[in-house]
Amino acid sequence: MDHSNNYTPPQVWSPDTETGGRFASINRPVAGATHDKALPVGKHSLQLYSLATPNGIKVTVLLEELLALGITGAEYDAWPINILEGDQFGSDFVAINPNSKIPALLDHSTSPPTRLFESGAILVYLAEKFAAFLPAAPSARAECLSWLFWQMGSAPYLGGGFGHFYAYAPEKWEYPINRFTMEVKRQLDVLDRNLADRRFLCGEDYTIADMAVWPWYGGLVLDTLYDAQEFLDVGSYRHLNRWAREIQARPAVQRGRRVNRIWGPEEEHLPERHSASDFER
Ligand SMILES: N[C@@H](CCC(=O)N[C@@H](CS)C(=O)NCC(=O)O)C(=O)O
Repeated sequence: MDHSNNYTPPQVWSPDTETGGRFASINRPVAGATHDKALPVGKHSLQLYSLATPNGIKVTVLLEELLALGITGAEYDAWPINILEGDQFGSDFVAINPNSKIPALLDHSTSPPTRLFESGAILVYLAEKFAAFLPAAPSARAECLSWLFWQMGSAPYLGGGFGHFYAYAPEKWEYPINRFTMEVKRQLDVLDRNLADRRFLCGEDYTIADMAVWPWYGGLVLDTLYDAQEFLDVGSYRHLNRWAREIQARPAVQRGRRVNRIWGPEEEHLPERHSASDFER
């Protein structure tokens, strides 16, 4: 391993404006809005401001699953927030999410409207509001929340750690790639062992924990997330692959993953979603 390092941290840090790397242009060391920007509001109570990234898909999959159960109160308008163009720093968006990240939700069925940010909080809120996909019995609920919060704590090592250094950083550095690959492989093994004798993460029932974990770890083993299938030897996580494929086959998942998609094959784009018929286009 090459241990050469030409960097000595200065006394006081200041932003590096030269190194670059994908997403460098959207990183800032301060919070808050950069510009005034009103957000559109559609006709449904639920107004989602998001993008079809793994964190965004969690919410649209849940909404589509709720609608598939016939819960019409889960109808929603979904509007795209283009994070590469800085929409997350617009004034109306920051008023919903002071952390400037998608997904963000406004529920206009309350007065004043209820604002929500953090995908895990949004999943719990919607599952409780519509009494679905989050078990009510205390032990089963505890198991579901444990796996849901496992995802919230683990995925930043996958996305911000492994994905960033393996796929997006301007150069391949061995130290961070080794560190985060070790952790991501351990996480994949955690999931694989749990799924060895369970159909879904919490048992026989499909819950919001599966919906939170699938876009990240399902994406890693089935799809092209970070183009790392071979590098991580994802085929060796047999139970995880079986679980990921079962979830991928659900029609609501197929719909949810298209909502607010503004990249990839043209036929999969669906920048806005206002009704079920939008998927027919
Ligand atoms: N913990 C947050 C993470 C959300 C997040 O990182 N969103 C990304 C897209 S996947 C984002 O909006 N990034 C924009 C930025 O960092 O400026 C959640 O689960 O909601």
